[in-house]
Amino acid sequence: MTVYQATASAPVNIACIKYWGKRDTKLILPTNSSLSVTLDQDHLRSTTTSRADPSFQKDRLWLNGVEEEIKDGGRLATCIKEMKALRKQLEEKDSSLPKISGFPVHISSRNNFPTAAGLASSASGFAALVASLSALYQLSTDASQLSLIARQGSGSACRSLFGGFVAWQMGERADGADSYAVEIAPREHWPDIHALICVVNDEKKGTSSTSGMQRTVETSPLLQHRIKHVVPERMAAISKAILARDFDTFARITMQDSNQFHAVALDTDPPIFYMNDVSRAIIALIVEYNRVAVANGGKLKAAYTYDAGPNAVIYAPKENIKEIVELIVKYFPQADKFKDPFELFGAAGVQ
Ligand code: 2P0
Repeated sequence: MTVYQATASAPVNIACIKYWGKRDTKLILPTNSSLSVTLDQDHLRSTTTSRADPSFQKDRLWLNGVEEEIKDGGRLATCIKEMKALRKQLEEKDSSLPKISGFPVHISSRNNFPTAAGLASSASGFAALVASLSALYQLSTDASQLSLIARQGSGSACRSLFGGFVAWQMGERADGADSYAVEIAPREHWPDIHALICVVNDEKKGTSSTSGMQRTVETSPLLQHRIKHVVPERMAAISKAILARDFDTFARITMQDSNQFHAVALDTDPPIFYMNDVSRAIIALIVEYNRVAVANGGKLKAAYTYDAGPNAVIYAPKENIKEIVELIVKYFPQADKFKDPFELFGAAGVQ
């Protein structure tokens, strides 16, 4: 008997220009474009196995060994349905293909890092889900096409289907057909950039991104300014900086955009706080590190960025990583001194 099964994995991505807000919550269409770096560390990935079998009663999914309900019309159901539809199209075109699109699927996904702690687990998770179904169904669809489906699982997931430097173009259409991810540059273009992830707290976050961002859309006047007057120029400028391997500009924009994302969170009613005192202390350290570098006639040496949680991601050229790790260990020497344990997660090359 033929076994129809495939495994794929996808890494986490960390945004430099942040996605925050939807103009369509069902199709997951964003209020602004975003841009991220896909990390290529083995310890920041989701790995997913999908199996189609006529003897299965229904579609089922396990996340880290625990079964999750696949709600009718929900995000998981939508992604699975769309992938089955692509397979069905193939089967209709090529009658020699086994008709597996009608079989129920069982899907098992594992993250090798804390789930929902502001480390973009939904991004790698939905990207790996779509990638594994694509392999199962032997679809030849390109990554941008698949990103249209991953996007409907979780917005940021569309960016994890590419390595390297990736933009999610917000698009304009009401059906979302032009809201997908594109590669700005592959990782080989700028392998010198490394990411250092400082896990300040790996507990599940207080306000989910999904509900938090819609509260921001409904209540924040600053968000309206951001999406109209700030993000479009930043997307163009940071893309140019990436293509030119201009770390100074890349770092400046990355830090500005992290700051503005947390400002719109604060501008939300009621306000949302994702960073904590340790996060802010790390910002102060990086600001001072850069100030000294610039005062000595140099350029910026590191960029911090924070997502919907307190954990810091520091982008820096490889030559600075050792120095940054030493600085952080010097100023945050003992995990138990802090209410939130501080853990150095590791230095990551980017993919
Ligand atoms: C980002 N974040 O661009 C931003 C920065 C968090 C802060 O994408 O509702 O989990 O599933 O589309 O993708 C978090 O949003 O939200 C996010 P949904 P998602 O990475």
